Amino acid sequence: MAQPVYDHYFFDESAYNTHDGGYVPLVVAKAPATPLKIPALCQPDQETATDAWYTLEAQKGESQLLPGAKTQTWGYNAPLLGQTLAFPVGKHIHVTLKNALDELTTFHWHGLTVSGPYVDGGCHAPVYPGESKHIDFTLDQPAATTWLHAHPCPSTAEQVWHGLAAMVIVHDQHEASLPLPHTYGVDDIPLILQDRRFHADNQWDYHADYDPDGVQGPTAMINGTINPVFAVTTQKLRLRLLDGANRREWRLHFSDDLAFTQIAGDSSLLPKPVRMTRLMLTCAERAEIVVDFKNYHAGDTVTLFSDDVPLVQFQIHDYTPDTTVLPDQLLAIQAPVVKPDTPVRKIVMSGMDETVAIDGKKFNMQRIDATQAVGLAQYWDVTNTNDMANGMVHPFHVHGTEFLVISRNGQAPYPNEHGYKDTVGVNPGETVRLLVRFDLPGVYMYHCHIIEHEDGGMMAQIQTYEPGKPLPTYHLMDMTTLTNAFAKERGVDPKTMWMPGMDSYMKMGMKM
Ligand SMILES: [Cu+2]
Repeated sequence: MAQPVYDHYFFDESAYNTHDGGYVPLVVAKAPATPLKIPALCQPDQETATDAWYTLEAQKGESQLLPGAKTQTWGYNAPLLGQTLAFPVGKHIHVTLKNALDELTTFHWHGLTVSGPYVDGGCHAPVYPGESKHIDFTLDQPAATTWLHAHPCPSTAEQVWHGLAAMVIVHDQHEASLPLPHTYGVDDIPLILQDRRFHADNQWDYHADYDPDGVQGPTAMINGTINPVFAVTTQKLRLRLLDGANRREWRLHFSDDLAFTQIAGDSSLLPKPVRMTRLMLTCAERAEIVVDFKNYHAGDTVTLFSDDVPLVQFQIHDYTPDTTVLPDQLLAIQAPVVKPDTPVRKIVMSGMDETVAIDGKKFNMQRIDATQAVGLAQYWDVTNTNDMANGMVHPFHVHGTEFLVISRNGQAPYPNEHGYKDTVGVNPGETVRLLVRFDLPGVYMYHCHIIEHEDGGMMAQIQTYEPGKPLPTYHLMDMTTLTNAFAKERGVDPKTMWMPGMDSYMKMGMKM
């Protein structure tokens, strides 16, 4: 039977961020076409058959993004964004985390199943300026496109805006055995989708652009490139798409309505490839797609758009014909069994602007909001109480696990969300049922991934535990310690320091 080709975005159109008064439409930047930057692969300092050692430095730099002045930017082992990390499952990974910034940061592995709260790198794992920390982990999860970003509450959004985000590719033998494009930088290409506003002298100004519903800019920036062009030298390209924007959703499609095939979501391959001409990503979501240029010839150009704004131009060069066929089955998924007496966890995301909350509360670093036994499969019903007439898609993210999407308002999930995920867009008025299981004990955050909502308190945390074993105690950070550290590093009085996430609490008369 011929595969259907889906030609719509699946999401409720009324919930697109274009609906909100603060929406900033994309416009094409006045800048020349520039070769797409491909982040270098981060090389291990040392490697054996069983272990690999890496050093990651959060650093300041400057980047030529537009003609004229360079832009002050931040990155990991790079002036902007970061080198791409590639970790094989089963290998013991050691990472030295160095902070060469002027302020504290954390290194969060978004999509990796690593122990929380320290290795995971949320707010409880600060690395202070000039200091280093060592972490190590061994991955046991499917091949996936994941990422690394800063997560120091409540300044995650500003640090990601400065550029602290990098792609992390997880490899396994199954994925390597499939007839997919596998050559990084040639036919296996990262595409980190972000948006920025350039102010005087080509600088970014997070404070000036601040919007508690998420900061946006009118200029699309792909892998830290404005108006990128990519030279296609193979018939097929695998694009690893990451919505690395603070708030923007991307509604992706190609010129000529070129159909493409989604092969993977956030945290794994899809069980089966899905053919489509339209793909929407919400914040922090990933998708891997395979694009086949067989109907194009050297000299042709194929353009990737979001809405009607071009993002990347693919310039077709001569290529060797590729007759490989994608398998009908990509990944066998065995959903864990939920015992009938396991209660359903209910989670409510509410509000917009400063009123955002989870279960009616704003995040408190010292409060454990929920517990779940390691290995227990549990349904989580995640509701977005924004109304259809005036609301937003809230992308719901859980640290330290890969979940399955079971249903949306009792109906089947979208065709392209049958793989493992860690972030799911929840439409206004919708309840999305997830199947969540943790494999490691620890403390893990769950939150909206519109990063300003997260900083504004739309976040909570769960402690996972091994039944029958004594509960470990974790040193949890607190807002006073972090705020005082930021104030000292910035040389300002903590009482007058501008920290927008905290504004959200104060306007609501709440404390962090
Ligand atoms: Cu949100």
